[in-house]
Amino acid sequence: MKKILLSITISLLVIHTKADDGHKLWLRDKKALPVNITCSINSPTINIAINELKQAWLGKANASISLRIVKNPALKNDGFIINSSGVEALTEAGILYGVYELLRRQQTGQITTGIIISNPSYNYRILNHWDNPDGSIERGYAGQSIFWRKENAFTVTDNDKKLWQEYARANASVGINGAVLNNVNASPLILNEDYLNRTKAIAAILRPYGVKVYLSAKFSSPMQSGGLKSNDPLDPEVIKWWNNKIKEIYSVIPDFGGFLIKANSEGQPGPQDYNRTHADGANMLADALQPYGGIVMWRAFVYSPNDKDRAKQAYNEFMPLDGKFRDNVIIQVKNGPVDFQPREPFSPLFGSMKKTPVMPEFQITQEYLGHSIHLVFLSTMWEECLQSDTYEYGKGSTVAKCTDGSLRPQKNTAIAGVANIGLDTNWCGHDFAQANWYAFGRLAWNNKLKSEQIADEWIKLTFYETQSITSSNNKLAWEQNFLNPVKQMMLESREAAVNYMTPLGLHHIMSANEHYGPGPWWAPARMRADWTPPYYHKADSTGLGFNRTKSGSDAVSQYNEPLASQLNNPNTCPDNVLLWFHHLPWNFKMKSGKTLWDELCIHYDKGIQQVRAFQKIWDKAEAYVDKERFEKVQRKLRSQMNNAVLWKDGCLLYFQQFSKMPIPAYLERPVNNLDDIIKNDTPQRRRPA
Ligand code: BDP
Repeated sequence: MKKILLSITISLLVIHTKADDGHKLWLRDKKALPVNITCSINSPTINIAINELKQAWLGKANASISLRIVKNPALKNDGFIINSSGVEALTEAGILYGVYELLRRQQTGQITTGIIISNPSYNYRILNHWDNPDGSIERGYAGQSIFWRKENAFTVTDNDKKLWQEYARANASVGINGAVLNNVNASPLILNEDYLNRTKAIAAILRPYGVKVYLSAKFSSPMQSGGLKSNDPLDPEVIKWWNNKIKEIYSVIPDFGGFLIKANSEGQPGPQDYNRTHADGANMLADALQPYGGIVMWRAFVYSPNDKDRAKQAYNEFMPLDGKFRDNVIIQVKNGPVDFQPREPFSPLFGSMKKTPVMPEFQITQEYLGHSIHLVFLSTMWEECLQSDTYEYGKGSTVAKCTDGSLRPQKNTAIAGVANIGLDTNWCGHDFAQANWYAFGRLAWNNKLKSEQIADEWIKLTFYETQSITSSNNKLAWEQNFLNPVKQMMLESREAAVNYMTPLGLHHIMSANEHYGPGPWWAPARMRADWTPPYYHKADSTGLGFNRTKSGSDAVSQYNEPLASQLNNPNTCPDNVLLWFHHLPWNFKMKSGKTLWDELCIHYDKGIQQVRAFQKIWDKAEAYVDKERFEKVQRKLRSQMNNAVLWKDGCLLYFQQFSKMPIPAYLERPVNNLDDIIKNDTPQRRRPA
């Protein structure tokens, strides 16, 4: 009997889960109840807020809600208060954010009563699009750019406007208030009149949603676009050129946000080409932007081929400049000292610069984490970074607190995420990659949020069919059979990827350029050493790992005490970054009592088991998902599984050549030969059809 009942319930659910292409993200159509809204302001932003309430109200039918601009010392920036009478804020954007929060709470079953006060952790919450003027996207895995294209490059169609509006709405719903529209490897074209006009059109659509536009500028624009003889930031002609250019930009886009700059990094031009410092370059632009209220986000992602340890260089170059930047400059620092790896320790610049605002840069697009093929929920990785203790002002000086102004007064606080958005119908390639866009916004608004809550919200908003599951019984079944296991899968997914790709602190052992599959062996003779995996893993007959201790590159000393000493000692260094900081013998005795080699094998194997478990979770969830999304995710999980095995086999068989130790008998045997993996090391092989 029970069985029959269950199957009836499930078939009912199946009938109601209609095809879904994922385009609506976490903002799905609702069967709204009527609501009375009062507001004395009539503006585009407030009208959006009112419409959102009308379209999605799930509170008491015919409730009265007022939207009010107030003065309240409890509020900061675009923060808001939700109370029994409605939403209050200092700004219109604040009201919009409050409305989205209220609706989110209704839709996800969170408390809506009492007084809810929420202020953003960072003033600037920005997506960085690595989109090129020709429409391609560097490290983009979800189609071409939504902003730029090659054909009819400057025609703004109704379709464009619709898409930009949907994009802006999604951003506003999670509190994102800025977008850098082009690649950090910037083309000088972007500052030309045609592109500025297109930027103006984009800005017009984004504005009512509180999203400002920014551009990445190329430091050599004065020469490349202006025909000048130099780009020297202290040259009066160069300064004049930038002043005029910035004046022109503001005449077209009066609320333009400012510039993001990648300079003297990976071949990009910069002030050092003229023996000037990063501060000279940043300040020149900051001075030109200052009268208009614009900011400069200057990236600290710098390293040279000659440095013995790439991980140290950003700190070495930027620390001497602490305090030398204008107050509208923010130094943008990747979460780890090398480059968006599946796991890195936090960048030591977070706990060190005391007189310069520093902003975290996360990578939402999964360059090193399986592109749009692997299901990896990145929130746990960002949470780990934000909650890492830098000890800058003693215990509890987390990266979050060192960057959000809570430990020292900061005029500007900011956070950036490299977007994973493209023209794909579901925006992000993988339906679950939408959760990473969502999570970035939520953490940028509140850097204390837990990934578990973020995942819970996202699953409910993205998959819960409010219109079909009405009885409490069905809701319970949905929670037990879908919400909880899928949430567990998401929360474990990043650690699984670390396990089958780069466990125990290994890093940058991906195959060349593409950064997708395994490639610890990849080292062509003429290639820059720091662009090849052996530079990072240093496997040899004596052991594995990069010695960054005091006896090695001494990168540990860039961290504050007591962390530096903890990391310096292999017995106190956390296992998950052990090989980041130490080169250890293959038979090194780990905290578990096992050898390093055995632990390495166990971790790779565990990653495989985890992905297998994800497949089972997803297959069991079939009844609760529309066919379209179910099958797409199922296919991707199969490819992920297949590729995870290649990772495990490739890395273990490669490292085994040095360890000369057996893979413990209780673990699965490799199913691929190393020479086959190396021979077939092409992107095509790994990509699913
Ligand atoms: C690296 C990417 C490269 C980016 C660079 C950056 O491989 O495409 O241009 O980061 O952040 O991870 O500037």
